[in-house]
Amino acid sequence: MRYCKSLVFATLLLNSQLSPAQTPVSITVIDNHSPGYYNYSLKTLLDGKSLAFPIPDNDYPMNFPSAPDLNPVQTKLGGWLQNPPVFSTHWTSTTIPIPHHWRVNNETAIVYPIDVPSSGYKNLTISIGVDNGVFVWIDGQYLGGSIVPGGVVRGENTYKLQNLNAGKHYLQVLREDHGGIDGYTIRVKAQAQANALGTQAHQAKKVTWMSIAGIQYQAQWSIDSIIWNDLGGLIAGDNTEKTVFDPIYDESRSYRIVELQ
Ligand SMILES: [Ca+2]
Ligand SMILES: [Ca+2]
Repeated sequence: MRYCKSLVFATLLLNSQLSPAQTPVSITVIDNHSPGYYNYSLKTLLDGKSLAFPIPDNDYPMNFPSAPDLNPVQTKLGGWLQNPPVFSTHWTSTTIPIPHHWRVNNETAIVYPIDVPSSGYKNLTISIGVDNGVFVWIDGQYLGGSIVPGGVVRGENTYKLQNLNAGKHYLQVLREDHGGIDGYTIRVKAQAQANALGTQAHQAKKVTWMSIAGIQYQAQWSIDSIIWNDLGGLIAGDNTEKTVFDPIYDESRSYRIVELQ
């Protein structure tokens, strides 16, 4: 057997081919590419109604230990904070890629579904950068909110949760803006048991490719693009699309798929 060709991907790999580890691993639960339900119907209806939603041009740093008053847009939001959420018709009917920018001065709302594997998640860290403000709930429980002047800085708004039990959960995010430009970045990380990731592969790094019958494929990862490490075992091509995942979500990793014959 010899390497005959390699295809380099930005991201990728593995699933059932992974050897289950017995130690917890850090995984990314949500990132900037994670889909969610989206509501952009709030427009500027909240502006000036409370300190949480300043009129344009006021820009002061503020923390909000209590949830903001959303009554002015209740009919727009519906039961988005219920568990499970009950969406009004103003929400997208399915999850979509969440826009990182939206109409200036408007508020927008997001619900990210989270599937937690049987062993649960521990030490959940929700890290959000936003221009201008953000309010965050999980399963309708308010975690906090703040307005930070200036641009988008990853980690400027961080919320922690010790445990998230197995099953379906929902992260609810309300984004606030009051002028200039806006922007958004999110990263939710957690500790998980590696052997629970087999059923949660969509929450790991992922790559797909079309396989060819008669060729075997080996997924590999690297930090320096010099030393390559196997990720899982060989995958036999059969003219169908293949998907592999890497539960060790680390942006410094790059990936490739090597064809073997
Ligand atoms: Ca606003
Ligand atoms: Ca702004």
